[in-house]
Amino acid sequence: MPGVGYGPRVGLLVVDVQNDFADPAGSLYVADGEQVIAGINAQVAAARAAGSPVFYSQDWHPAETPHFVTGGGVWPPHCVAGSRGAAFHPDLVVDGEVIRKGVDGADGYSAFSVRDPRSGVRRATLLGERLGQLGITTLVVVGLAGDHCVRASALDARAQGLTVVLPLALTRFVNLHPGDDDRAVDAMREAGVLVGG
Ligand code: VGL
Ligand code: ZN
Repeated sequence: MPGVGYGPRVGLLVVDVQNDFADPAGSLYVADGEQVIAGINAQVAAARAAGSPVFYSQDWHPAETPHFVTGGGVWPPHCVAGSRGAAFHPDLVVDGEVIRKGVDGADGYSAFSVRDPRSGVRRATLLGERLGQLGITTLVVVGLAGDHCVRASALDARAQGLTVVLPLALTRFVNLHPGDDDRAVDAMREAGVLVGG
């Protein structure tokens, strides 16, 4: 993985390293998801040492939502607010601000915006504003899953004009449809995300 140069204008976003994704017993386990945690902890330490802010997103769904198969969506129920599956994986070092997506029933993949599942109306989370206040120009994005929440967050960060770095060693993919991993990497590269080894 290329060394990421942290500093006060560089932020780190750790996406959805929660039990339901990163624990083999989780309801939407992302294959080998737990393998990214040690590397992510090292990035958190490096970011902290350089004065870079660290943000953590959490998928945080109501028990019933169109996001789940039980509500007409594609996903098994996961990351239900307050459940063990929604908690951060116990090995993850959590040392920064937490952004919960879906607290009021909205859902969405990006840490920057959530969407009302019924009306389709999208609105911003606090993340974009916080990054702006802090003068962040570069965002390093890591975590789960590369073809959904990491992808959506990286694309939104690019749309906000940020330089975005994605170390591939620090993400894993769901691959609900074979090839989703390659398509996600292509879409991110196309948007100017610096996808590294
Ligand atoms: C995610 C599928 C459903 C993710 C969240 O964190 O990438 N994927 N909900
Ligand atoms: Zn979800």
